[in-house]
Amino acid sequence: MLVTSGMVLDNLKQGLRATLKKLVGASSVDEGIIKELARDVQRSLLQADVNVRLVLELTNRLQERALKEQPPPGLSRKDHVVKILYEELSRLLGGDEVGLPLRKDKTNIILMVGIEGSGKTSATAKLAKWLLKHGYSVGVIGTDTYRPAALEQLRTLCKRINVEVYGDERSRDPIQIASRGIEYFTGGRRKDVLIIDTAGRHKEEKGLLEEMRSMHDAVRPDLVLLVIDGTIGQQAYAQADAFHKNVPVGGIIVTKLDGSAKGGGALSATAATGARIMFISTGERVDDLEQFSPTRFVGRLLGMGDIKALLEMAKQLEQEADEVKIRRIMSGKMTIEDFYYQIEQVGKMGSLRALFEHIPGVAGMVKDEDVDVMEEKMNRWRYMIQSMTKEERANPDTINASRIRRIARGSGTSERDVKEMLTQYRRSKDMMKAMKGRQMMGFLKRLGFGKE
Ligand SMILES: Nc1nc2c(ncn2[C@@H]2O[C@H](COP(=O)(O)OP(=O)(O)OP(=O)(O)O)[C@@H](O)[C@H]2O)c(=O)[nH]1
Ligand SMILES: [Mg+2]
Repeated sequence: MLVTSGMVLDNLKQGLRATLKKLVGASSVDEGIIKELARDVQRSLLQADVNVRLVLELTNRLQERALKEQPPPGLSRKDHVVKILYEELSRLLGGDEVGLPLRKDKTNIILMVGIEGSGKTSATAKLAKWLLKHGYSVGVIGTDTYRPAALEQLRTLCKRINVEVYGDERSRDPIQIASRGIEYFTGGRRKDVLIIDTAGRHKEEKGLLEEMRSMHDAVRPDLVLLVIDGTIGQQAYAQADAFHKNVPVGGIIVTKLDGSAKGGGALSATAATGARIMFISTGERVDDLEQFSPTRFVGRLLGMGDIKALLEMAKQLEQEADEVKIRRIMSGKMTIEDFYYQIEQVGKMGSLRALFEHIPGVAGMVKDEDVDVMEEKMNRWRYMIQSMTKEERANPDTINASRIRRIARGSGTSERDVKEMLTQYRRSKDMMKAMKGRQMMGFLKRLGFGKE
């Protein structure tokens, strides 16, 4: 079952895909197109109830990155912009996926918390089913002493999936039930995971939060899962925040995302609290629970197949670009642009000083003044290379005295400086030729060439 094939965020999906289509259809990517893209994305997200501030943050970043960042050689501007959009939307929903932190060598205790009607009891059964499917044995403990027939509801749901429930109709003490339940599931009844369903029916949220805190202190669960009703939209932020302040929420389950126009609001608001959304529930059936991964989710919103292929291509091109350069540098056919690239790479890693500090043995030997002189020199080299023509950069041997004069003037340096750089370039080129290929490759990689 795919979330986005249902009703969840259908509008958002359609909006974003129409936007992408427009981008792909554009003859070229210029500032106007990017601004239009940002506006379209803005509209789609606002319609999906995403918080205005979050939307503005996202579209500002999108615009800035799309205008500033250079695509890796070989990747079109358009694809690069799509990639940025994908990354920013994933970030909005919490970034990379985190797995359930379950250990195989012990009984893991999961405490389900959430306000009345958020979907705790249903989610307990759904999660039990999900865990069974993933090879865990599961036991469930019902501690809701407030809602009449709460235990009956839990038993009915769990019977369908053959999961044993511990409960005690006569007890009025949820914490005692929980402790006894944990005791019950030992020895021959030992399980990999115990899920504790709790009550939500309290007069005040304060009372509920206090009970959850005592429950947490008594039970010491390995994971607290907060269940939030996705139809409440942006209010999810305040709710998640309130619970998080009282019990250490390790993950969130957002429910009722089927057919909710506010799904985008709930998901982004929840992610904004910093807590991780681990599951989403998209229906009343016991199978309607899926692990949540922001990147996968966004991939589906934008059209999974396309995005995946694009991301792989982008990654490969980035690597290839570096590999090609390294190979050229090693073969001794280094252009001055490759030389420039070397300087740039070193610059990207921070100052030279920082670089030297990371090389064992060298750190103490390099004097601060030396480093300053070298940094200055590198800056000058950069200006000189920028003053060269394309042809001069590709074939530095064609640079004669008059050209040297011109480059010096253009870069505000002296002829001696230019000559020195050319000498350095030649020396560097010879050194590359002389060194053993494999060894050099490793060295360059360590220096930051070619991202691994
Ligand atoms: N459509 C839909 N309905 C859901 C979903 N999850 C839960 N529900 C329904 O929401 C209602 C409340 O769910 P429960 O699991 O009983 O909620 P609860 O948090 O245990 O409620 P209390 O025990 O009163 O605190 C039930 O009718 C569920 O069937 C969902 O993902 N989609
Ligand atoms: Mg319940």
